[in-house]
Amino acid sequence: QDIPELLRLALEKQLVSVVYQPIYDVESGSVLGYETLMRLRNLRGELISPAVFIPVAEHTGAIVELGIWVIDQACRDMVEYGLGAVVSANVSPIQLKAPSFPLRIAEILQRHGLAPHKLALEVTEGIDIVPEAQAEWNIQQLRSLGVQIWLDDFGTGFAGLASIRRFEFDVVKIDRSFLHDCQTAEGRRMLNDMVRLLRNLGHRVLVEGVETADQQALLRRLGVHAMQGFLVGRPLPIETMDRPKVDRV
Ligand code: G
Ligand code: G
Ligand code: MN
Ligand code: NA
Repeated sequence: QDIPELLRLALEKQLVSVVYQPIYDVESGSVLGYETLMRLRNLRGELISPAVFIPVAEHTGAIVELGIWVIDQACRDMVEYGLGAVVSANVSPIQLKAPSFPLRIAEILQRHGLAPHKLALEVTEGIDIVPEAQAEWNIQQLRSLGVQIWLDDFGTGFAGLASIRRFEFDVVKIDRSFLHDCQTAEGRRMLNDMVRLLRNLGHRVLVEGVETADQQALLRRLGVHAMQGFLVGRPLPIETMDRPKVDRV
């Protein structure tokens, strides 16, 4: 199927939607926030994998407007459903580089009356944000608005330790591959040392991909702050979500 064509029609034909995956405090088990994930359907109503359409949307530039739509929707839903939690959204490097990005975020927050610290933008280190002057400037602008900046997929990219020192991310999300490697003693040592390093640098640490009770217990032992994963909550449309009591992140 013609993904670029679908992406062109996506907003007009309402092919794009969002789901939310809860983020939990490891210690208390309360909800800290929700990650917003974009979904795209074709004209027959079938879901297309983000692994397929996100790279195309980045390539054609469609991600810029779709990404704004997602953040707008997420802010509206958080206010309308009174969830009071932090809502995070993934931001690709193409979006981050657009000069108008910080202003458009400010406009969205103002229009919905959402406090800036209730929005977190997840940037990935799988990209070279470091040499991009505009991206770096935009991150500083967003931060001075009060928006949280989180680092997604930590451990898998190139920027690594240099970028965590440079950007003072509010939360660092350790990629789920590191948790899944914890079946071996070596894998557990690796995760343990990553968590320690990040905590020693003063970061709040989130581990993704919690699928078993053993993994959850391991995260508690390691002193991880926050977790996300199919064991504790799958991505769901807002209409179908519970409204749990919310703590501050
Ligand atoms: O659930 P999941 O399959 O949705 O996500 C797959 C990938 O797509 C993840 O890497 C996620 O960060 C990315 N992704 C999901 N939603 C968005 C979005 O709104 N914007 C961007 N840029 N990436 C997204
Ligand atoms: O790269 P990013 O962290 O934005 O990716 C989010 C993706 O991770 C989404 O596709 C989401 O569906 C997926 N995901 C969330 N929790 C789990 C989990 O427990 N196990 C696996 N395998 N994937 C998960
Ligand atoms: Mn993410
Ligand atoms: Na991730």
